[in-house]
This record gives sequence, structure tokens and C-alpha cells, in this order.
Amino acid sequence: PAGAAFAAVDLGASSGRVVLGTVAGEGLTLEEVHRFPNRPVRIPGAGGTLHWDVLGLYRGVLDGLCAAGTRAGRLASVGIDTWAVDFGVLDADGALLGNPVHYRDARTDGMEAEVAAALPAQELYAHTGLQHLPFNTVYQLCAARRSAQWPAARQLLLIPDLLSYWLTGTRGTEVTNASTTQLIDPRTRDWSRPVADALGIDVSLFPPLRHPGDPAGELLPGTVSATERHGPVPVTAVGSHDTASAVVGVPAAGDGFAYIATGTWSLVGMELDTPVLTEESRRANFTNELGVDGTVRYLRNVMGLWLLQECLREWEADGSRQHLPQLLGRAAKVPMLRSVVDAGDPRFLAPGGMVGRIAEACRRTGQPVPRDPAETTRCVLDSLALAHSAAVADAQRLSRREVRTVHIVGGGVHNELLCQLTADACGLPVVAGPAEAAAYGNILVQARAAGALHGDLATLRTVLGQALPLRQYEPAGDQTPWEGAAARVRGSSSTA
Ligand code: ADP
Ligand code: LRH
Repeated sequence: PAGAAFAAVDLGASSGRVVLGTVAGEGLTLEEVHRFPNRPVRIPGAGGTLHWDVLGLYRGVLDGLCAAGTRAGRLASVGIDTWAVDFGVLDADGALLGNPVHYRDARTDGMEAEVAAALPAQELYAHTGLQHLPFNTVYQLCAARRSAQWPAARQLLLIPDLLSYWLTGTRGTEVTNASTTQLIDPRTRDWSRPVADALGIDVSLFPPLRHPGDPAGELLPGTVSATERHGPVPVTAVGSHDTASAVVGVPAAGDGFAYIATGTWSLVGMELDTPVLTEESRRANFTNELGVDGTVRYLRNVMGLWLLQECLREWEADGSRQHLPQLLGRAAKVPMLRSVVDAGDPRFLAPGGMVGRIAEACRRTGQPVPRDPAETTRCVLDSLALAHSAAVADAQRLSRREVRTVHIVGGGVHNELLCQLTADACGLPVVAGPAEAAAYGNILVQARAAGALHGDLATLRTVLGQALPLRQYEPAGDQTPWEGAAARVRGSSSTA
């Protein structure tokens, strides 16, 4: 195709994809050229650590870039984003020391107390503005430094930075993702020395910070042979945290919007100019992650479609495999809000036994226990919609800004029932799409850095919006049943 071609590598917790974006004039076309599953692996022994299959993922990245190079001929640039918080440890030779550990692994159990003893939660929040998630990088580092391999550690690379290093031989730490380590001050957008010192973490183990739009090296010779006759292919730093790229890829017109990035997680919040570091915000577990162009992603993590993914995996394993579109069709016919669970409850974080954990949460709160996959699915989707609406309401209250439209992006866009329930629960219109917002946001930032697109985030979002079919959901009915359900969940929360 004519025009400048950009390849976005976007790795989510459940799948990876490579998307080719072509800019001709101010017009944008987008095409997925490769997709592969992301399946973590538990290694038995010594506690049974849950790892990412990082070499398998890198293989997928290489295959995807080859597909992109073959399709485009010349690639103007490549950008990489992945899930947050996790990292690889390099030795003095730059070799990877062991497989990166998955954020759902239990190694962080007990680390919260250790960190709190060194730095009270209130102070940690005042410095970093990060919500408490038990797997934040600081907790993982506290566990990692007890390991036998730690004395050989010379450098830490967050996952997108690790893949970028393998592709280019150059090392850096992209700042939007670094903000999820809980070691960055969102006011200075630099490492927080007080936090690092209090926790005894040497932040110089991370290579220097780089920013979305910065150059990040060139593909090493032999990486994507299809493009080599056109000269070197630059790699560009993007919002390397997938949620940062997804927020760029929200096709909002103007401001006054909230976003819900729904995939394995639901990340629900607003884009702000400055962080909110109040004690009220900390208690509401709102985070101030860094966004592209000096923005702050003020949001809360909601357990997301992980709840459903895990149920599906379980039904498959026990021989009652469900076909997702049919299951959602049956779930749509189950009466609304029969049972709801707290979709922010860390009890749902670990893999395995999800159907039972959902049933147990219903039982504990005196609600009917779902009797079949359709009822369980409906319970999950009602619970997610309810958690979405609570987070949208809290974001408005805590940031003192009004939301007029809710944008849903990510894989959940394909789930019409979830989109409609979210509109109903929020009492606001929902605009759904694109499902691949992270990859598209990744492409927009690369294209602007290369001079193929111009303007601020609002301008980039307009270009994207014009290239996409979007679907609008109007809120239906009255909100009283949702308010009643919220009271049931509040009574059941373990995270008060
Ligand atoms: P991640 O980036 O975290 O790996 P995605 O954004 O790809 O996740 O979203 C994956 C989720 O999207 C799936 O778990 C599933 O619930 C939902 N999804 C994807 N395709 C469909 C579909 N055709 N119908 C309904 N839901 C879908
Ligand atoms: C979504 C995501 C989210 C993080 C989690 C670890 O993929 O990056 O923003 O909290 O993974």
C-alpha cells in the first residue's frame, strides 16, 4: 500500500498482535497482520512459579514483524507496548536471568507488609500516586531480591523494553510503563528518590528513561529481512504500557469523556493534566499512571474479562466447553442483577477455580449462587458493569470533572451485552470501539514522531475516529436496580 507504514506490536495478557498502520495524507488505514496466544507457564517445584513464556512471545513478535514487513515492503518504524509492571533481569553480559515472573504469581504475598514497614501506604501514595495492587513492581522487586540469581543482576528491563532491547540492542526505560513500578513521582515524571531510598531499591538498575516519540534504536540486521533492502528500520518509543497506548487510541471528540479499556483487565478512568494525590483518592484506590504528552491516566483497575476467561478455561478443562457468542446470548436472557460480586476484590486475582470463587462470593453475601455457565457469565458481566459505573462516578468526584460520554475500547467492545450493561449502569451514553485501541494508539504516536501525522492527542483521536466504525449504546431504563446492587457489593467488599 502507498503511504508510510508503521508496525505496532501490542502484547496483552491473553494475546499478542502486530498491526500495520498506513498513513497517506491525513488518512489512516489499519490492518492486523499477526495474532498469537499469550499463555503463561507454571513451572513445578520451588513453589511452582508462574512465568511468562517470553521467548515464545518474542517469536510471535518476530513473526508479526516479518508479516508486516512483507505486506508493507518498507516499514517507517516499529513500536512496542505490553502489559505493565513485569520485568526481566539481565546479568553483566546482558543475558536474561531466568524467565520473567507473571504478576499473578504468589511471590508478592507478604511483601505489602514489608514495604509498609519501610514506608507507610499514605506516604507511598503521596510520592507516587499509584493505586495499591499487590503485584506492583516494588513488591515484585522485594521478592526478587531474595532469589539466588539476584547477586548476578545488573539491569532491569520492563517487558516492552526487554523486547525492544532484543530487537535493537539498545536499552531504555519508557516512562509511561515505568510509572507502574510505583517508583516514579507523577509530578516530576522522574524516579522518586525518597521512595527508592526508603525501600532500598537501586533505580539505576533501570536504564535511562525515555519518552513516547523518542527514538529507541533500529532493528538489528537479520531481524525482518523483508524490509532490509529499504534500509534500517527505526524503533520508536510509544506509550509502552498497553493502557497508555489504549488511552491514546480512544477516539473521543473533545474532552468530558471517561474511558474503559476492557480486556483481561478493565481500566476505568479519565485523562487529566495533573495528578490527584489526595488521601481520599488513595482510599478509593485510584491510580495516577503517566500518559502520553504529559497527561495523567487517573484510573482504577477492575478485574475485567479475566473473570470470564478463567471460567471459560475451567469449563473447557472439565469437558463443558462453551462457545462464547452462544454463551453471551444465553447470558443476555438471564434476569439482570440476580447476583453481583465485587469485581475489584483481590480474591479474584490468582488463576484457577474461578467458577467456585464466584459462587462462594455470592454465597457469602447471601445472594443466589449461579447454577450454570449462563448464570455465572451474567453475574460476571453485571458485576463488571457495576464496577465500571462506580469507577466512572469516583473518577468524576475525585477529579472534580464531569463525564458526558464513556468510551469503551479493547476486546470487550466485541461483547455487546457488556457495553449495554455498562451504559445502563453508568446512566451515560457509551461509544464502543476500537477493540485494538492499544495497537492503534501505538501507531498514532509513531506516525506523529515520524512526521506523518501532526497535532495534539485530540487531533490524533479525530484522525482515528474518522478511520473507524464506532457503535453507540444509549442508557436504558432507570438506575435504581444498579444502586441496590451496589449496596449489596459494598456489603461484601473485602477491600474496604
Ligand atoms: P488483552 O489485551 O488483555 O489480552 P483483549 O483486549 O484482547 O485482552 O480482550 C480479550 C477479551 O475480549 C476476551 O477475554 C473476550 O472476553 C473479549 N472478546 C474478544 N473477542 C470477543 C468476541 N468475539 N465476543 C465477545 N467477547 C470477545
Ligand atoms: C493491562 C495492564 C494494566 C495493568 C496490568 C498489569 O494489560 O497493563 O494496565 O495494571 O496489565
